[in-house]
Amino acid sequence: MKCRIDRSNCKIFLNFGKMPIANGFLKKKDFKSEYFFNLSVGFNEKLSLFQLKSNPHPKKMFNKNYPFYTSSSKYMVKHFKKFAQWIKNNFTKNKNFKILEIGSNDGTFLNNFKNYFHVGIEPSLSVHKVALINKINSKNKFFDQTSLKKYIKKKVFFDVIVGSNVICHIPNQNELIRNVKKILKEDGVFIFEEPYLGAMYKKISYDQIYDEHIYMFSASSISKIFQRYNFHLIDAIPQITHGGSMRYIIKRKKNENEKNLVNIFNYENKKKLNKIESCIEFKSNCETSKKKILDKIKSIKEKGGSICGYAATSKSTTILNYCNIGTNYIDYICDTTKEKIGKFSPGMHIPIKDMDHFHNNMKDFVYLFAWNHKDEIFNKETNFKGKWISHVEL
Ligand code: DWN
Repeated sequence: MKCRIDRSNCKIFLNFGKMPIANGFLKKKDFKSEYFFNLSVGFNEKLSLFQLKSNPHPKKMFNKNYPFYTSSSKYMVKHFKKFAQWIKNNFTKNKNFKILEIGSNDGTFLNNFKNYFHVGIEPSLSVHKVALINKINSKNKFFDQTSLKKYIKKKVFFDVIVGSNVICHIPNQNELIRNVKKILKEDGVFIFEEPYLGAMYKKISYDQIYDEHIYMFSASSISKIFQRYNFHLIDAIPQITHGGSMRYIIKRKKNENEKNLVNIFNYENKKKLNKIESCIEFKSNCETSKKKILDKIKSIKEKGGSICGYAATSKSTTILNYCNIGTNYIDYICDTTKEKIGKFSPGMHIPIKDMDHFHNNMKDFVYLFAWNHKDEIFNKETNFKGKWISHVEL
């Protein structure tokens, strides 16, 4: 396999097998025509880059039916408010400040920039429509040459370009960086937050790997990728969101004080995040984790216990399909998203129910698929007296 970015050799070290679209919740009538692809992962040591071998076309995932709304977590809404405030404190000193968000979803983040010149680029019509209702200047487009034409032609340059949990969704990073370069002011910053490779390895949260997550970045990989275009990683700030993420800050000019970055690079070197060895260890950890959760579920069922799932996350698609967990083990998965309710989970076809169903049909055990929102969920589900389970430590 060749690296998607520099075409150097990439070693495939992990294969999850046949996978459906992670957010492809579907009706019974569509079971027969369900789309599958092979989910396998490779690593390019030169760029320290963890990446999928192949991925479905972005239009198969990000379209009029995309069912993930950023605002589905109250915690995340607060997080984006704080993130916006941090940007305002640090980067809005220029007169006529301009900000552009790549993959602005339902406008949760840009909602904090309504009084500024802002643009959201969002390819999924479902979430874009909500952004419009929220009076966000959202454009229903992919972030590409075509959607940027207007800004390039009119010489509109942005002070800040931002992306959250979206940069790793973009297959062609070379094109992405070239496009960012075209519309970023000379002293502008490109800031993005993504799930962090180090956190995924630590938690063995392999459910972060699915069709949308084409890359799993580290500070080392980001630094190397951007250097190819004379951009510099000037800081990296760990975040607790989504089970452990990293905020990357990219500029054209290097920073004088890079102490924080040096510490992160040292950590990544110590943990061998730049080496295939850490990948091989991760693969073995995934296999052990699969065995452990299956043993736990089987033992619950043998003792007559019942199980349902909580939150039909994208991540759950990897767990359910890789571990072959279906309605033989899990009766239903409850979720707050109206587009998912009444449908079935991708691949394993577990029914998705609303929260009333959960409250009226509580099971002995609940598999928490949104383990990353555990505090928010535990705080509101105090009436559940059974046990929470998951493949990650809760
Ligand atoms: O990068 C991505 C992240 C940020 O969001 C995307 N590729 C897609 C999505 O991933 P996810 O689906 O794994 O995200 P979450 O935020 O872990 O889970 C969202 C799902 O959980 C929604 O279907 C709503 C549901 N949910 C719920 O039913 N009750 C969430 C919360 C907080 C709740 O209380």
